Amino acid sequence: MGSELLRAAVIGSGFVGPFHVDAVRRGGIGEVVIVAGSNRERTAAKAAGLGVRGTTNLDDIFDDATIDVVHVCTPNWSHVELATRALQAGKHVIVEKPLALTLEDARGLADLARQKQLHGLVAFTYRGYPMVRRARQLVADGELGGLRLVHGHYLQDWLSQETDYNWRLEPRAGASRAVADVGSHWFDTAQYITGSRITTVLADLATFLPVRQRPLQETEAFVEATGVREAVEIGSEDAATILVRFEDGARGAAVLSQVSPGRKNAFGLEIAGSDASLAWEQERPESLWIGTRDESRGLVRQPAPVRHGLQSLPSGHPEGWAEAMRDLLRDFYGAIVDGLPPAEAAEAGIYPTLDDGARAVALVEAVMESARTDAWATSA
Ligand code: SOE
Repeated sequence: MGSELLRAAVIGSGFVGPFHVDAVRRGGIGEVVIVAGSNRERTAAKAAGLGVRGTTNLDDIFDDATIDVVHVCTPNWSHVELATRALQAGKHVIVEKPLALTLEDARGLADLARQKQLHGLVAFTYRGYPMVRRARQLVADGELGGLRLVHGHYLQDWLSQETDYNWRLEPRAGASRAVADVGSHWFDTAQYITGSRITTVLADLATFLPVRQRPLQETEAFVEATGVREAVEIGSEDAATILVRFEDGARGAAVLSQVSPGRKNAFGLEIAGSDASLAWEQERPESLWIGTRDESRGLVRQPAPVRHGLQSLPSGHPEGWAEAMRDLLRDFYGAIVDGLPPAEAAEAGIYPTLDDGARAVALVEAVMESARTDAWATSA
């Protein structure tokens, strides 16, 4: 690989696909050459808007030997088939979370990438935030002391009304919704910052809207649907309250909801150690709160080190979600350009791997088991 850009394809042109295109471009070491979708007109319009080729024929991607990386940004039920085709075609793969609908399938993808010696990333976007990385470093440097409590929330309101609908509510999207969708971010980020795995969970799930008015036309996340609707029964959870235990002895709790009016993407984490606490809120991502018995202070983002020629904005110039995605993907593309073997990238924690994605799926399965049995469940 010389100095030329890595060539990428993005499959899926809904909410997140275009942000992957943006992130690759702004990361400066890749170029997206094609976007694929299921609907010819919608895909053509999205691709034209992004200034790339559009297609509804996936062979245009998997059979193109000049494509190095495939981004799978489609609904959950197609992740395994598309990621498998990409890896079989010798392409590195980026998959939106949740990685798969079952732990067996998730682990199968991780094993296939290992066998092919290809890089695989699961889009746990929030690891890309500089202050999440700073929090991880503070914990690793012992600034908090021994960890005791890890608690927080991930609260949204985009599904809080009976007329709100999205493919995530379809039975084929999986038995779990709020936990698989935003809980997977909370689990991964809590484990990333603490450096400790969640081992057991006690979960209570709630479906506050057991019947919804499904529009006959397809809709994207956060997009208000219009037109004729039909009443459908919903089995997946709107919200969850979960107790968690970590391998290092820390305890915690998470409140996950997609039906909390006024909360848009309110992902927050607080960690209490023996010496200090820290707290981070995704909707105020540029700062981190640190507290001890004697004082409390706020830390503000410092520009990340220049990597592959690109620099971050200076402090005081707010970076947000799109930059977190840019930095997450830049680390992945950088590992490929630098010729870092996938096993070494995984060992160094350069990016969230398919094994990290499988770990999140295992936690979702443990949550579902706990909710079924009304008892603690251990993550496989
Ligand atoms: C919807 O809950 C959603 O788009 C998630 O699927 C994303 O992973 C999250 O980052 C924002 O909200």
